[in-house]
Amino acid sequence: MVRPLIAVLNGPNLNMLGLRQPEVYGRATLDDVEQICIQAAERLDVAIDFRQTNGEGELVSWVQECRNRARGIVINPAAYGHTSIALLDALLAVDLPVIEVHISNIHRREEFRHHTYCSRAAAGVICGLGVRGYALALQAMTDMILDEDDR
Ligand code: CA2
Repeated sequence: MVRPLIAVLNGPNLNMLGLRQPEVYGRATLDDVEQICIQAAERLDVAIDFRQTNGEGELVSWVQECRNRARGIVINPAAYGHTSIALLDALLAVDLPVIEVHISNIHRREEFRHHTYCSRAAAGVICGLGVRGYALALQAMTDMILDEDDR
Protein backbone atom coordinates (compact mmCIF):
# COMPACT_ATOMS: atom_id res chain seq x y z
CA MET A 1 0.00 0.00 0.00
CA VAL A 2 1.22 3.49 -0.84
CA ARG A 3 1.69 5.56 2.30
CA PRO A 4 -0.41 8.77 2.35
CA LEU A 5 1.66 11.91 1.91
CA ILE A 6 1.42 14.75 4.44
CA ALA A 7 3.10 18.05 3.55
CA VAL A 8 4.83 19.74 6.49
CA LEU A 9 5.32 23.36 5.45
CA ASN A 10 7.24 25.98 7.41
CA GLY A 11 7.21 29.74 6.92
CA PRO A 12 9.66 32.59 7.32
CA ASN A 13 12.54 32.65 9.78
CA LEU A 14 11.93 29.13 11.04
CA ASN A 15 15.35 28.31 9.57
CA MET A 16 16.64 30.34 12.55
CA LEU A 17 15.17 27.95 15.11
CA GLY A 18 17.58 26.99 17.85
CA LEU A 19 20.02 29.70 16.82
CA ARG A 20 18.27 32.66 18.51
CA GLN A 21 15.54 33.28 21.12
CA PRO A 22 15.72 29.84 22.81
CA GLU A 23 13.59 31.27 25.64
CA VAL A 24 10.71 31.62 23.17
CA TYR A 25 11.21 28.74 20.73
CA GLY A 26 13.45 26.29 22.61
CA ARG A 27 16.78 24.85 21.52
CA ALA A 28 15.70 22.50 18.72
CA THR A 29 16.86 23.46 15.23
CA LEU A 30 14.76 23.10 12.09
CA ASP A 31 16.80 19.97 11.28
CA ASP A 32 15.78 18.57 14.68
CA VAL A 33 12.14 19.36 13.86
CA GLU A 34 12.50 17.51 10.56
CA GLN A 35 13.93 14.49 12.40
CA ILE A 36 11.01 14.58 14.88
CA CYS A 37 8.62 14.59 11.91
CA ILE A 38 10.47 11.78 10.09
CA GLN A 39 10.34 9.61 13.23
CA ALA A 40 6.65 10.38 13.81
CA ALA A 41 5.88 9.58 10.16
CA GLU A 42 7.67 6.21 10.39
CA ARG A 43 5.72 5.35 13.53
CA LEU A 44 2.44 6.41 11.88
CA ASP A 45 3.26 4.76 8.52
CA VAL A 46 2.78 7.94 6.50
CA ALA A 47 5.14 9.79 4.14
CA ILE A 48 6.08 13.42 4.67
CA ASP A 49 7.43 16.23 2.53
CA PHE A 50 9.12 18.65 4.96
CA ARG A 51 9.95 22.15 3.66
CA GLN A 52 10.75 25.69 4.82
CA THR A 53 10.72 28.95 2.90
CA ASN A 54 11.09 32.63 3.70
CA GLY A 55 8.99 33.58 0.68
CA GLU A 56 5.24 34.18 0.86
CA GLY A 57 4.75 33.41 -2.84
CA GLU A 58 6.74 30.20 -2.56
CA LEU A 59 4.67 29.08 0.42
CA VAL A 60 1.47 29.80 -1.56
CA SER A 61 2.84 27.80 -4.53
CA TRP A 62 3.76 24.88 -2.28
CA VAL A 63 0.22 24.82 -0.86
CA GLN A 64 -1.17 24.81 -4.42
CA GLU A 65 1.16 21.97 -5.38
CA CYS A 66 -0.32 19.83 -2.61
CA ARG A 67 -3.53 19.48 -4.64
CA ASN A 68 -3.77 15.95 -6.08
CA ARG A 69 -0.48 15.09 -4.40
CA ALA A 70 -0.83 15.21 -0.61
CA ARG A 71 -3.64 14.03 1.69
CA GLY A 72 -3.15 16.80 4.22
CA ILE A 73 -1.09 19.84 5.19
CA VAL A 74 0.59 20.54 8.51
CA ILE A 75 1.73 24.14 8.39
CA ASN A 76 3.62 26.49 10.65
CA PRO A 77 2.98 29.65 8.67
CA ALA A 78 5.11 31.66 11.12
CA ALA A 79 4.49 35.40 10.66
CA TYR A 80 2.56 34.89 7.38
CA GLY A 81 -0.17 33.33 9.50
CA HIS A 82 -0.77 36.76 11.00
CA THR A 83 -0.56 38.72 7.75
CA SER A 84 -1.26 36.70 4.62
CA ILE A 85 -4.71 36.52 3.05
CA ALA A 86 -2.97 35.03 -0.01
CA LEU A 87 -1.87 32.07 2.10
CA LEU A 88 -5.38 31.73 3.57
CA ASP A 89 -6.89 31.74 0.06
CA ALA A 90 -4.46 29.03 -1.05
CA LEU A 91 -5.26 26.87 1.99
CA LEU A 92 -9.00 27.28 1.39
CA ALA A 93 -8.66 26.50 -2.33
CA VAL A 94 -6.54 23.39 -1.97
CA ASP A 95 -9.41 21.48 -0.38
CA LEU A 96 -7.30 19.34 1.95
CA PRO A 97 -7.33 19.02 5.73
CA VAL A 98 -4.99 21.56 7.31
CA ILE A 99 -3.50 21.61 10.81
CA GLU A 100 -1.78 24.83 11.89
CA VAL A 101 1.14 24.56 14.30
CA HIS A 102 2.90 27.25 16.31
CA ILE A 103 5.80 26.34 18.57
CA SER A 104 5.13 29.18 21.00
CA ASN A 105 1.81 29.99 22.64
CA ILE A 106 0.85 32.88 20.38
CA HIS A 107 -1.96 33.86 22.78
CA ARG A 108 0.50 34.59 25.60
CA ARG A 109 2.51 36.87 23.33
CA GLU A 110 1.99 40.27 21.68
CA GLU A 111 -1.57 41.03 20.63
CA PHE A 112 -0.68 41.04 16.91
CA ARG A 113 0.16 37.32 17.20
CA HIS A 114 -3.22 36.38 18.65
CA HIS A 115 -4.99 36.32 15.29
CA THR A 116 -4.00 34.12 12.37
CA TYR A 117 -5.75 34.13 8.99
CA CYS A 118 -4.73 30.50 8.45
CA SER A 119 -6.87 29.36 11.36
CA ARG A 120 -9.98 29.93 9.22
CA ALA A 121 -8.78 27.17 6.91
CA ALA A 122 -7.52 24.85 9.65
CA ALA A 123 -9.31 21.81 11.05
CA GLY A 124 -7.28 22.40 14.19
CA VAL A 125 -4.54 24.56 15.66
CA ILE A 126 -1.76 23.45 18.01
CA CYS A 127 0.26 26.13 19.76
CA GLY A 128 2.47 26.48 22.78
CA LEU A 129 3.58 22.85 23.02
CA GLY A 130 7.01 23.44 21.53
CA VAL A 131 8.31 21.38 18.63
CA ARG A 132 6.38 18.33 19.85
CA GLY A 133 3.37 20.11 18.35
CA TYR A 134 4.53 18.88 14.94
CA ALA A 135 4.42 15.22 16.01
CA LEU A 136 1.00 15.77 17.58
CA ALA A 137 -0.22 17.39 14.36
CA LEU A 138 1.04 14.44 12.27
CA GLN A 139 -0.74 12.05 14.64
CA ALA A 140 -4.00 14.00 14.34
CA MET A 141 -3.67 14.33 10.56
CA THR A 142 -3.08 10.58 10.19
CA ASP A 143 -6.21 9.89 12.26
CA MET A 144 -8.18 12.26 10.04
CA ILE A 145 -6.95 10.54 6.86
CA LEU A 146 -7.79 7.08 8.28
CA ASP A 147 -11.27 8.33 9.26
CA GLU A 148 -11.75 9.68 5.73
CA ASP A 149 -10.68 6.33 4.21
CA ASP A 150 -13.15 4.49 6.46
CA ARG A 151 -16.06 6.50 5.14
O1 CA2 B 1 5.56 30.03 17.53
C1 CA2 B 1 5.66 29.86 16.31
O2 CA2 B 1 5.88 28.76 15.81
C2 CA2 B 1 5.57 31.06 15.37
O3 CA2 B 1 4.88 30.64 14.21
C3 CA2 B 1 6.99 31.46 15.04
C4 CA2 B 1 7.09 32.71 14.18
C5 CA2 B 1 6.26 33.84 14.79
O4 CA2 B 1 6.24 34.96 13.90
C6 CA2 B 1 4.83 33.42 15.08
O5 CA2 B 1 4.16 34.50 15.71
C7 CA2 B 1 4.81 32.21 15.99
C8 CA2 B 1 8.52 33.17 14.08
C9 CA2 B 1 9.45 32.15 13.54
C10 CA2 B 1 10.82 32.70 13.65
O6 CA2 B 1 11.56 31.92 14.55
C11 CA2 B 1 12.73 32.38 15.00
C12 CA2 B 1 13.47 31.50 15.73
C13 CA2 B 1 14.67 31.88 16.24
C14 CA2 B 1 15.15 33.16 16.01
C15 CA2 B 1 14.41 34.06 15.27
C16 CA2 B 1 13.20 33.66 14.75
